[in-house]
Amino acid sequence: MSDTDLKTRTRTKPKLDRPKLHKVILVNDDFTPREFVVVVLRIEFRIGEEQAHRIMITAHQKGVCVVAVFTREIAETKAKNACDLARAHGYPLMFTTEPEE
Ligand code: TYC
Repeated sequence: MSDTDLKTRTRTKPKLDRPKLHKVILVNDDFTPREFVVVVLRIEFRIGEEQAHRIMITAHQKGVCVVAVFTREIAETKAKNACDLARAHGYPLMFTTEPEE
C-alpha cells in the first residue's frame, strides 16, 4: 500500500469512534463566596489558582463560564462532584454540562 492510500484511509475514517465532548459550565449565584468557588475549581478540576480565579470572575461578571471540556461521562461526574461539594458546605453553587457544537 502506498503513502497516498494510507493518507486517504486516515482522512475518510468515519467519526463514529470519536466521542462528542461536553462542556462543564460554572454558573454564577449571589451567595457562594468567591474564595469557595476558586477552591472547588482547584480541587475538582485541578485548575491552578490564577486560572481558577479568572474563571470565577468571568462567571461572576457574565453569569456563566466554561470550565473545561471532557467526554460526557467525565463532564457529568465532575459537575456533580463539584455541586455535591458545594452543597456539603451549604452553598448553592451550580455546574452544568452541555455538548459542544
Ligand atoms: N457572585 C458570587 C459573589 O459575589 C461569587 C460567585 C462567582 C459565585 C462565580 C458563583 O459561579 C460563581 N459572592
